Amino acid sequence: MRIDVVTIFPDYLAALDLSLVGKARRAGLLDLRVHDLRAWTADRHRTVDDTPFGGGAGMVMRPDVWGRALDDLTRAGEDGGPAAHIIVPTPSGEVFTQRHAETLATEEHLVVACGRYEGIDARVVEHHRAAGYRVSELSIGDYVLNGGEVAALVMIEAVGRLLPGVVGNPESLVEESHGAAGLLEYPVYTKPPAWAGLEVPEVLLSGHHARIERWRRDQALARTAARRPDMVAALEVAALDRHDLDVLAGLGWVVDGDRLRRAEEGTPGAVAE
Ligand code: 6GU
Repeated sequence: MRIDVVTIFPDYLAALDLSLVGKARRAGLLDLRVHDLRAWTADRHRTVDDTPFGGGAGMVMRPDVWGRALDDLTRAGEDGGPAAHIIVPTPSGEVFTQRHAETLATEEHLVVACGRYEGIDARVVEHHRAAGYRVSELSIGDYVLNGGEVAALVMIEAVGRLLPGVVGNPESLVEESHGAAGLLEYPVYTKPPAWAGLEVPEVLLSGHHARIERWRRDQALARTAARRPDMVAALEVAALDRHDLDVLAGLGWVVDGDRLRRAEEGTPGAVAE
């Protein structure tokens, strides 16, 4: 996969030399290039922003500068291959999830456009969509960052680790949180078996594979119910076994058609049923 990142702070992306993503780059699995947006400016001051039409606080990034950058980079590496997918990190985008990471990991070429200030002139996205490019405006969550760089790091790491050969043991991708099971991951333990007066749960030392699997699944269900009720509500009843449903009933979740819902307060009858 090739990824081009455009930013006014290329140094922000230095972290992509480290860890798994850095290793993937050195192994030639990921061709990642970081570009300074100012390379596409045309004036002596290398201006990338200006005041917003309509007034208001802050500055807006100029469409002409971004247009030249994206024209150059979407053409680069195309060679008759599939068109680049443009990613614009923005707090007003769709929320980036593991599903986005999985889809983006199948692309051949991503171009990530990191905005600063109040964002990029809206005509840039409009123009590149009209020119036939896929453009995804993505947020990494409901909070405000100063620019798209940290969000780009998050997305590139999430995508990079899904590329074939990047994670040494692909099995570790299977059970992790936000995988296909729709549950958070169970708690994990290693040596020593007793630490700070706390014991590793007995079942994990038992060597009884089936009991361990069941305990882990129960823990995953309990954690998900406690921390992410939205994920429990999204589970399909058909994907759950009798024991799952019993555990969830004990946590106050009842079957309602093909989904689960929180039993109303004061209806122990529904839970018992
Ligand atoms: Cl992608 N950008 C900025 N500036 N803030 C954010 C974000 C992105 N995602 C969440 N907050």
